[in-house]
Amino acid sequence: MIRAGTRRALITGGLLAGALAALAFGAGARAQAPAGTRVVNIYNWSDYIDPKVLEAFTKETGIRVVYDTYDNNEILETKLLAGRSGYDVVAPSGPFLQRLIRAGVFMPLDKARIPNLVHAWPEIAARLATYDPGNTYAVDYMWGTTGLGVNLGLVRERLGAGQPLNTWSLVLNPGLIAKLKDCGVMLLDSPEDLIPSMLPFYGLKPDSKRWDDITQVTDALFKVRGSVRKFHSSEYINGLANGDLCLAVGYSGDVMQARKRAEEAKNGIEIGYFVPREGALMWFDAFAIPKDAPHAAEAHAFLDYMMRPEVAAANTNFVSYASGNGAAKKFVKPEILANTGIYPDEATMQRLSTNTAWDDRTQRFVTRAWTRVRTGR
Ligand code: N2P
Repeated sequence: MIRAGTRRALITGGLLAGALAALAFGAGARAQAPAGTRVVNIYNWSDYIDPKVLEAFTKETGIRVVYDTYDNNEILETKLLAGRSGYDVVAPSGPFLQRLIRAGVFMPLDKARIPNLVHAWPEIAARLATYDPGNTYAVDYMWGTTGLGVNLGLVRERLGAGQPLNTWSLVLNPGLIAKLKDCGVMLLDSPEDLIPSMLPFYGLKPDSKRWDDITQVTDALFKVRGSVRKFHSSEYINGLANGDLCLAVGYSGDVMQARKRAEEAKNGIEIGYFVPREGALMWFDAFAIPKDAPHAAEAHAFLDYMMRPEVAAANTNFVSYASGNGAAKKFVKPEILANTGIYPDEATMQRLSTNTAWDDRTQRFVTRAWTRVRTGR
């Protein structure tokens, strides 16, 4: 599948000139730091960190950060499986973490070098252990849900005030989504999110590996694909914020960021985030260190810094995702902590489920079905 490539988002500590020179000599060339400079190469999801945190880390430790981003797990997986990615820290979601651990891609964390691991949120660490038994290779960074980002004005205008908005039928009911086509619908380019999220709409188990079950969802998406403007996993943040889209299947914090951007722009656009009543997916993105990381010591120092409660809270306050750091909660802004779209309450929790990795054959089956959904062929 052809995906958008890596973006070089940020380089701390005045490395920019060196990085640009490296880029001039070929795409993917890694920034060269002056001899003796410590560096850490991070590859993380887009819109997922407070840049000030990276600057502060460099200021305190002298370790410069070269920070690249991706917006879906497949890009990350492809790079890691190819080997010698050059990355020191990456953040796959649970099922991908699980598969990459099995493929032998990561080194066990040297926990003695990450004393701030004590601040991990026990309940979240326990859930992450489904993918990484014993929390050997990874520590949760953020977690969240996959749901619906809605431009309340545009959607209510088209569907009427009586239409519930917390339902996958906005996407899966051909009659409803057709009414939203003109105001712009975007879906995540991510079968590993959409399939488990939407299986419960058909009364099926969210973690079902049955090909017939999976086909129910992909056939339904195939039928409505004509009403979808684009499958993309990050563009919807600005699209929702500036009114170019009225509906997006997206990640909780990204939709909150869209809402924040619209508020800051004072453009009168009101964005809502809904966890569908039929059920939705709860996911975990965890930091891990590739076995061939060129700067393993710096990677551990980075993880320890990120696990400081104040630092973890700064990131949550900036990106509007729930932190995997339990002690961070006392530094998280009260309005974020109270937002059930970010930190779900008990009632919402009941509707959330987690998923595990597909085996290789099923993964190939899904990839073929998804290509059909995306391209129509
Ligand atoms: C950040 C999206 C991260 C959530 N933009 C995906 N698990």
